Amino acid sequence: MIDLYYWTTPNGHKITIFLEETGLPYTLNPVNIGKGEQFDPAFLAISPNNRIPAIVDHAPKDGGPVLSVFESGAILQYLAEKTGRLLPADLRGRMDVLQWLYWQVGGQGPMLGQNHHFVQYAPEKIPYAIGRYVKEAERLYGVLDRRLAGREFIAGAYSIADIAAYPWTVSHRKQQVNLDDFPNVKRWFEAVGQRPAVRRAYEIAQRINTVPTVTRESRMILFGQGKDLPR
Ligand SMILES: N[C@@H](CCC(=O)N[C@@H](CS)C(=O)NCC(=O)O)C(=O)O
Repeated sequence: MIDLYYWTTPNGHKITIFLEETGLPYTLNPVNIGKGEQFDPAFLAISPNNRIPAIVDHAPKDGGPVLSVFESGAILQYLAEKTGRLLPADLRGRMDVLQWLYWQVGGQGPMLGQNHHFVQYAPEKIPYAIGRYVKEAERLYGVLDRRLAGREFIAGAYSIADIAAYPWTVSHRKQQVNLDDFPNVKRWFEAVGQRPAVRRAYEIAQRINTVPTVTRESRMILFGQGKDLPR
């Protein structure tokens, strides 16, 4: 059984999408990051970066003790290796998926996260920062669009690369990105969104939380973090 520590945000959705797609049994443990639950010492013990998602696997494949993993890319890779699903076994197919998974966790996710911050959440509208991150979002959508030209999915068959990139594409309008400018991304986005497992993952999110995570009260918790843990 997998314990999933989760909140209803793009990085959280990645793991519910994977678990729903593969049918691996799991229990969902909500960590309300708008209320500061990511600073709970028990959560920090498995996720020292105070971010969701994280998992605890009570039956790792090597038969060893309970194993915890944080960072969504590492979790997707771990679960793909555990189940033998959504990551090819051959060297080239595997590297094709992993390079796009790393593109997502190192580039697409963080840059779109900054886009969300400056476009939607920053108390001041800073034109330079907004321009910078809208342009960077467009660049990333352009990269993905060229990759998806003549391809159904990002790397061979549907894989953890698609699962990682999809949730961050859901907010394209808020990112000030027009999907009509990226027809291959649009086609892929609509196809992935119709998968029953993806729909289930977003239905699960609706059952857990229907209010925005970033509110006036949660801003200090989410955007006021410095070198020390909050007291
Ligand atoms: N690189 C991390 C990023 C995870 C991340 O940023 N999670 C956000 C929600 S999407 C979070 O937990 N934020 C809590 C906070 O900022 O304290 C991953 O891919 O797992």
